[in-house]
Amino acid sequence: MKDTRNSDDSLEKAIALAGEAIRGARSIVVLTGSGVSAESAIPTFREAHEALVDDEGNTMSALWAEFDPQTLATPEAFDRDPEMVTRWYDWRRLKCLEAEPNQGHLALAEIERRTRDRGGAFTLLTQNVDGLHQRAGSGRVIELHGSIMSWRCSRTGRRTEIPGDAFETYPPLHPETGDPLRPGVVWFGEALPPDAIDTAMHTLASCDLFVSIGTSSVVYPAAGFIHLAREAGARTIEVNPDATPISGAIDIALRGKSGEVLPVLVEKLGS
Ligand code: BV8
Repeated sequence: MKDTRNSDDSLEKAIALAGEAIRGARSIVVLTGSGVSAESAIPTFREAHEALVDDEGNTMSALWAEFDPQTLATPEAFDRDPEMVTRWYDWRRLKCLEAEPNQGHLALAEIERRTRDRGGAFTLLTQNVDGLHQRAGSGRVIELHGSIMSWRCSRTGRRTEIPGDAFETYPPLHPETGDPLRPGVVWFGEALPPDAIDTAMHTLASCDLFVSIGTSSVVYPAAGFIHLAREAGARTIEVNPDATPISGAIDIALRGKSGEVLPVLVEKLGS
């Protein structure tokens, strides 16, 4: 019996179904994770310490391999070692600045444009902190987990301009307060920005199509969004080379890379 789960024709058929669902949707909510940026050579969140070569030819994994991102992305890690945590985030920030949006980011911006042009609603909720959706032309991007491009005083919360290249010291200090700067991301154990959560809640409650792209669906509250969408009666699509804990609740599974699948999806939308 031929395994047709991931054969090209079943993917082709699933993409055609997904194209129909997008064309007919009144209100679309898309949730993205770091898999969308994998084809921009930004390591996914759980591979962030995978072998990476920096410009001096050192494999960055030598610096970070012993650290699990989940232990670094916490207030406790910052309090314990602000130098190491801010060095990691600044290294990631520069990687994000060097990266370019990929075909998946660009396709998502196009789907948003087409949806808006026909009078539909479209909201992009991202767990990513790399700013690539905005650089690809996505109009309304809700950064659930903040942005690695904005930094603030860890004591007063006051923001400040940051350099386009690497900080000179680690931790970098706020020019007025003199206290260590922290990245404007949401760490584990920290609340998501209230306005981001509010937007997510009300768009999920009224959507008729939910599309989860490039996320392992293990980080909450974002991992629970699919259930809110289904309670609203929405159909659901997942784009991921692998199955995830929400795959069982998905109507249309597109088992592939977002940079490859999403451009084909745009073609299915017709002119
Ligand atoms: C909070 C920013 C409460 C920092 C990140 C239940 C309810 C509420 C909270 C919890 C709960 N249970 C547990 C919690 C606590 C915790 C949590 O969820 N823990 C998990 C581990 C169980 N949640 C929190 O702490 C959240 N806060 O709930 O606060 C509160 C309320 C009031 C007052 C105080 C507190 C905060 C969570 C945010 C943490 N910050 N990032 C940084 O970036 O450094 S999370 C981090 O993980 C990233 O944002 C990332 O986006 C996110 C999820 O990872 P993914 O994006 O999915 O990436 P991953 O590598 O895992 O997967 C990549 C996927 O892509 C894979 O599936 C792969 O197959 C796929 N892929 C690969 N290549 C491609 C591809 N897909 C498509 N195309 C490709 N080419």
